[in-house]
Amino acid sequence: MNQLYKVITKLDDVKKHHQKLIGKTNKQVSKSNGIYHRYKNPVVTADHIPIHWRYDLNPATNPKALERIGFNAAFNAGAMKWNDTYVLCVRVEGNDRKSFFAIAESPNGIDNFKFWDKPCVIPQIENNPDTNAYDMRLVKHEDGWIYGIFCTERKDPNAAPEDTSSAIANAGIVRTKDLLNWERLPDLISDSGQQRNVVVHPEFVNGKYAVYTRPQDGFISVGNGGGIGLGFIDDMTNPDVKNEKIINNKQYHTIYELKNGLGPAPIKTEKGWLHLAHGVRNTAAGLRYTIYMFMTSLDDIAKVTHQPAGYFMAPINEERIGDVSNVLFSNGWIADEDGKVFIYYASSDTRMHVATSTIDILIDYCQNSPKDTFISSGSVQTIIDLVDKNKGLY
Ligand code: M1P
Repeated sequence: MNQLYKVITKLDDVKKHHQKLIGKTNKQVSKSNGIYHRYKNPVVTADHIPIHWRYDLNPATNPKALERIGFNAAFNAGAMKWNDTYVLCVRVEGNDRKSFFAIAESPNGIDNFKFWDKPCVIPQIENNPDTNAYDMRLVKHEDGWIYGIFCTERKDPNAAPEDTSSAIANAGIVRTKDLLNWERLPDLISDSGQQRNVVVHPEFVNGKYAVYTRPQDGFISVGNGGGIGLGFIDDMTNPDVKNEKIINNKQYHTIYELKNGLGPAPIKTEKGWLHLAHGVRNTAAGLRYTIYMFMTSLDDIAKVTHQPAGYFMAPINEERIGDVSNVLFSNGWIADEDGKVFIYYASSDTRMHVATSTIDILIDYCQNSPKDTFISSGSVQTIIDLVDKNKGLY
């Protein structure tokens, strides 16, 4: 076999494997708690990254058919419905540790996710580029723009010379009308030292933009900050957050003891706004991230009306393992007009999955699951109350 033929065959094999992966159908797993259904396969992984981002496909310049650019992970994706398809704005992380955004699109929301031709080009702030950018929340706002709010990370300018890891996190803001051309707005202006998990509410509130925040005075630890905050902005071209107050606090001995943060923008329902968030607790094995739900009032988005005890979803089986193990994180979900909800979640900072539910079921879950009593004897009483209610039925 001549060399050129070998290279072409090898690249063809790579393409075939890739196409097989993209075309794989996904199936609901049979085990379910009735609240949501998981699916067998992850929906997007590093292996879904297009071949033409990884290989120089010209045998003359890549005579050994080697991968030229490697990718480490594809996770923490924003999500929205776009021209009747389901799109994820995926956090893609290269072997060089840099994250960036890329759109992957599926006809049905559960499989066949395919990346668009090129990654998103996010304009930079003059003389202050993002060292790293991640976890975009995509929100179609009633002002007509699609906003992408993401975490921008830069080296801490006050770090000692030997400290090469301290960083400052803030919310970077872009907006678009077509998911192709992005306009960069100034970074969020807030009173807290750092911000992550910032999300814009999809509707105006008293004529202002409402933003969910997560003030923190450290990069990993939230320090004296923390909790899911809510503040208001007059004009997104000068995103100065005013009247920020915490609406969902971290709390001792809960799944959000150490920190929490809003996931995607809330979904509006007749019974209130449905929220998905992540909570972090500490364990002897390190931080454990799970996702939980709560609802806020239609009349006052600062008022939490319902919040079931504990987590909604936690990592299971292979979801537990990855670059940052024991993490479930979600910053994207899509509600279809028929009430079906696609919950996109990442496991262990490595890959993307989907779970499906419905608006009715999620409301039922939030409104009728027991609340946290914050003490063990309270949990026991909650169980006994259910046992008593079930008397004669078991
Ligand atoms: O590694 C887990 C997550 O850690 C951060 O989230 P938070 O600021 O809430 O702790 C983010 O880096 C997130 O991307 C990551 O998944």
